[in-house]
Amino acid sequence: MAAGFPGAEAMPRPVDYSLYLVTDRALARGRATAVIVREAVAGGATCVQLREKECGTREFLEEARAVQAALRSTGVPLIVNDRVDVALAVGADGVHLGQRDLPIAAARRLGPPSWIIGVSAESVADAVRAERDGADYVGASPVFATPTKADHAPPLGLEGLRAIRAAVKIPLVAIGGIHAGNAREVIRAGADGLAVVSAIAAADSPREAARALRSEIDAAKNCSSLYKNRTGRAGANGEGR
Ligand code: TZP
Ligand code: MG
Repeated sequence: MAAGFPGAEAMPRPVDYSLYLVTDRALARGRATAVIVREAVAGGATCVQLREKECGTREFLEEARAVQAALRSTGVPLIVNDRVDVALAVGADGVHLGQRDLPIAAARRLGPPSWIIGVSAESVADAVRAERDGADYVGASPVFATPTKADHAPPLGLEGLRAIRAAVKIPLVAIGGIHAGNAREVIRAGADGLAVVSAIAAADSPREAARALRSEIDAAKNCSSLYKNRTGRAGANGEGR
C-alpha cells in the first residue's frame, strides 16, 4: 500500500513489472477477483492492476479493498486502472492511465509522491510523450490482437514493441494477446514485463498459469542480452540478481 499522505515517501520504490496481472471479472468464470489475484500472486505475479469497466464506483471501491487485502504483506503493488479517485480512496500504489484519461501531471498533483503512474502507449509518439511527462512505466498496447479489449488500437507487433523499446528508457510493459507460448519472444523484443488478462484470469488454475508465464519470463530474461545490457540484471533466477 502507498504510505498515504501526509507522510508519503518521496521516492517511489523499485517495482518488478515482470508478470503484471490485469483483472477482468467477466473472464474470471465466476471466481472473485481477489481469489484470482491471490492465486496469481502465489504463482509468481509481481504486479496487479484492478481494471473494472462495468461496475459503479461503490462496487469498484469494494473490489479495490478486497484486492488490497489479498495483496497485504505480499509486497506486490496494487495499481488502479483509470480511476484516480478510487486509487486515492483505498491508498493504492498507483494508477494506470490511458491516452484519454487524466493527464499524468494532473494525477501527480492529486496522488502521493510515491505513486506509480503507468500510461498506455499505442505508438512510439505516445511512449515518448509519456516518458517526457514523467510516467513510471509505459504499457505498449496492444502487442497482439486480442478479444479481451474490443476497442483496441491496431496491434504493434514485435516490431512496434522494439521501436518503443528503442525510444524510451523507462520500464516497458507489453500487453495484448500474451500467453506462455509467446512470452519469451515478447521479452526478447525488449519488454521488462508482460501484462496479461485472459491467460491468467480465464485459466483453470490461475496459479499454474502464472507459474508457467513466470518461468518463461525468467528464462527469457536470463538469456536476453538486450535485457541484461539495459538493466544490468538477469531474470529472477539469474546470477546477475
Ligand atoms: N489493453 C490493451 S490490450 C488489453 C488491454 C487491457 C487486454 C489484454 O488482454 P489479454 O487477454 O491478455 O489479451
Ligand atoms: Mg483508461
